[in-house]
Amino acid sequence: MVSGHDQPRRLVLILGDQLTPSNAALRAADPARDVVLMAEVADGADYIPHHKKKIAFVFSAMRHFASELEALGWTVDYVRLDDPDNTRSIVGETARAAARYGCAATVVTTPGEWRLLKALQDSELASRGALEVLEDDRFICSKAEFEDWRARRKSPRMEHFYRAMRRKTGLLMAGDKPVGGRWNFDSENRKPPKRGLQFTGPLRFTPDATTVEVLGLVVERFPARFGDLEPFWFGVTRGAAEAAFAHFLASALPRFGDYQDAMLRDERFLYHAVISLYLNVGLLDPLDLCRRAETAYRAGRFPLNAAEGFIRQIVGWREYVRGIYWGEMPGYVGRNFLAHDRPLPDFFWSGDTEMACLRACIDQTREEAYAHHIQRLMVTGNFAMLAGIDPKAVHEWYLAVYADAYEWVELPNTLGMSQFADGGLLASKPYAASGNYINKMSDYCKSCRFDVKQKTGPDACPFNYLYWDFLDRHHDKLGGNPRLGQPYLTWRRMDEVRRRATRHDAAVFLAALDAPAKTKSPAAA
Ligand code: FAD
Ligand code: DLZ
Ligand code: SF4
Repeated sequence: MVSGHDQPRRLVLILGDQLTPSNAALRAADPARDVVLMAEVADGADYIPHHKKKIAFVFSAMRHFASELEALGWTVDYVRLDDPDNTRSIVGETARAAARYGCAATVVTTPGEWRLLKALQDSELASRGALEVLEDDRFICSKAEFEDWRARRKSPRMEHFYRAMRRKTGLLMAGDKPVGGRWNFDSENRKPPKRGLQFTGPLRFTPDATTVEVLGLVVERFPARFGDLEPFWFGVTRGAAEAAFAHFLASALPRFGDYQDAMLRDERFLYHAVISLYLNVGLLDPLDLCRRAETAYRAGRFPLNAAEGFIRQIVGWREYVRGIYWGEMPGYVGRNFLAHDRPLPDFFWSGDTEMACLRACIDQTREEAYAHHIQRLMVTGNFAMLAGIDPKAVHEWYLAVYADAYEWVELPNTLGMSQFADGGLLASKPYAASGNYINKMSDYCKSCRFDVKQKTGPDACPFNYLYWDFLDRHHDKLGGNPRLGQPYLTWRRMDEVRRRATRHDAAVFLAALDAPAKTKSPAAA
């Protein structure tokens, strides 16, 4: 029998979002023989103007993971961004390292991004059969399983997929039935914020020497990028990510269910986990988190709606959007059902707008590289859709500004769920709302120069007239949507004077958006 040592040495490429010791490429390799390659590349950091905190997080977590692998006995070749021989691309660094170590073959776990998978598949290594791409099995549902599930449905919906995943994993199941007799407690997860809600916030970490070095690199190499680099408080190791999750279980999950849609200006993280950045790079395992949440629920530590709400986000939404992404790419990124073509307003980068809700969410995004789901969906996303912004520009903004943004999860959420650019594949109706929703779910309107109660006129909340104008503009495409029957009926019954004023105010507002920009976007910097 040939021992592992007698086989030719292989290169194991580990990407910045594959920081899991048990990932498929590492399982397929031999630490006594093979070499791990990790590379900080300018192309990865430049093709989208990532937030400074996101770049620092990814590079520092990569450097810590390299040390973790070395401690496990792996030989790691780590190419830093400032290495003078760095070729700027993953493909270039892979070819260079394969030649350096005389590796006959390279093995990699499928990247989370179609663009990079394609670049690897088109590479010279692949053309001579020297590249093996393995399935990323850190997910609960494989691509093939998702496609099989989808092929059996006329119109796939997350809720049905979620039930299949509950059955598959046994999470919150009592035999073949959902615990508590219902699959979904979403209707109990929409409480408006009440006065005095407080949350200590996510666990914060002090940068160690490695992180401090990376922060210096980011200051030097990416000075003009969007986003505040400091205070930098993200964890960058598996241990820190674990501690952050344990903190969430103890301090926030009990109220997560009730208030997960609430937005408060001074409580940016209100009962949210702030773990997506750790999950998406592989520092946490999705199924493990769900099992721990279930165990804590069964121990009576929090109510069912909290546990179910959390588990649904992970085994439901997170897995579902991934299935949609891989099933729909590469065409998905170009979908534009509503034919929106307005450029992204510059205030998305500067926060310089009189609309208090947008200002709060954008300022928070700049400072934290974080906003929670409803801020992303119902404030910035809702506004972009109502204002007719080009969905590709909206997608590129979200991919840049959030520390947890990787295309497989960001694109379906942005283009599909928030912009309805896929025509209803992901969401059965557009997530469009007037100021009334934002006022009910937040405290932003109290400090706004606009009046949320006024429907038209110079002081009226722009969401109010933009909402009706959006429905009116898209009547041909949305008028037949059964879930929009009621709003269209209300619009038709509105008196003609108000309808005319609504269209007029929307036209004036949108024309002002199109006026020449004052601020240069970091994308152009
Ligand atoms: P919590 O609200 O505490 O939820 C717990 C976990 O559930 C999250 O960490 C996340 O892993 C998962 N989750 C919740 N909702 C979703 C969802 N819709 N899709 C996938 N996973 C979900 N999430 C990302 O991870 N990366 C993105 O780039 C991203 N872009 C988004 C863009 C838009 C326009 C919208 C509307 C949502 C986006 N989301 C994205 C989903 C969601 O907003 C974030 O997962 C969540 O805000 C992360 O914060 P948290 O860890 O505090 O999550
Ligand atoms: C986000 C990111 C950045 C900014 N830089 C790198 C990098 O230099 N090297 C790397 O391997 N990964 C990086 N990442 C994470 C990538 O987005 C991710 O590895 C690929 O796009 C595959 O999903
Ligand atoms: Fe936003 Fe309108 Fe409320 Fe102002 S009044 S914060 S623009 S919803």
